Amino acid sequence: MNNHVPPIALTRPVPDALTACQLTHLARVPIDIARAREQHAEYERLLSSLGCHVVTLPVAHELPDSVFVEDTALVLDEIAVMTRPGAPSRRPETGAVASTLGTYRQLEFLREPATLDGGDVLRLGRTLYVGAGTRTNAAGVHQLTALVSPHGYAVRTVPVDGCLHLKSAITEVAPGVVVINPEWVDGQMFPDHEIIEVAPSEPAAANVLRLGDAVVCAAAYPRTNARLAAMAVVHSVDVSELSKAEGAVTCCSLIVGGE
Ligand code: CIR
Repeated sequence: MNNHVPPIALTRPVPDALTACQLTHLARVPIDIARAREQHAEYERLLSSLGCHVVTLPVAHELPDSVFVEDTALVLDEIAVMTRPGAPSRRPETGAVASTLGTYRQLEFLREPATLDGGDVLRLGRTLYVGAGTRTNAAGVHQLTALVSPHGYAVRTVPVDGCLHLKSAITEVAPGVVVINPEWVDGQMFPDHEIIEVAPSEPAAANVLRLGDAVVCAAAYPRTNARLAAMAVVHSVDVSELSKAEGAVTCCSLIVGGE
């Protein structure tokens, strides 16, 4: 991590309506909102302790999934692309994110008929891998490609099966190293990378947030997290209530800069 320019972590508070969140692969179970807020605060404290300047967006109590800010934008060094989330209920989330993100980056916008969730975009170096799942369509990939190509990024579409987003199935642990669930994404799509597989008993453990030499991991996956410790300094945080809303660690922040 660049010590002179601390990364900014944009976060958004847990809304009152979280219990009405979108669910795709999970059954609805009760969510303890107070506990979700405590876990979210702990997540923010961890990001601060790892050198991030946490900037909290205005709460949107009426938008159930608004805590999951990652899906509303893709932040690159050069620009930020405001997405058009695949779930219609999530599209009103983007306005407040754009208002704040626009102070840090030139904004570009995906437009109808494009749909794309930020959780479907994995940046590895100058390549953006985009998950073709239920939330991101071909127009989303096409428009994203047109916006980022002038800045030197290649875009590759990756089939995703069995999980919500590409980053449910694969994330970066360290430069050249990824953690994947091979049931959900084909590791052969990433031939230049060393692959760490999730522990078979922890299928959702491939979502980690890399911040320099550290990775933020969900505490629920100790077996996988132990495998990552050889490659990064592992910090685990309890996000069990947010997980009931199909959220994970990357989705609760948008990281601006820092490398
Ligand atoms: C949704 O289905 O959109 C939310 N309940 C969860 C979004 C999680 N986002 C992410 O992992 N990037």
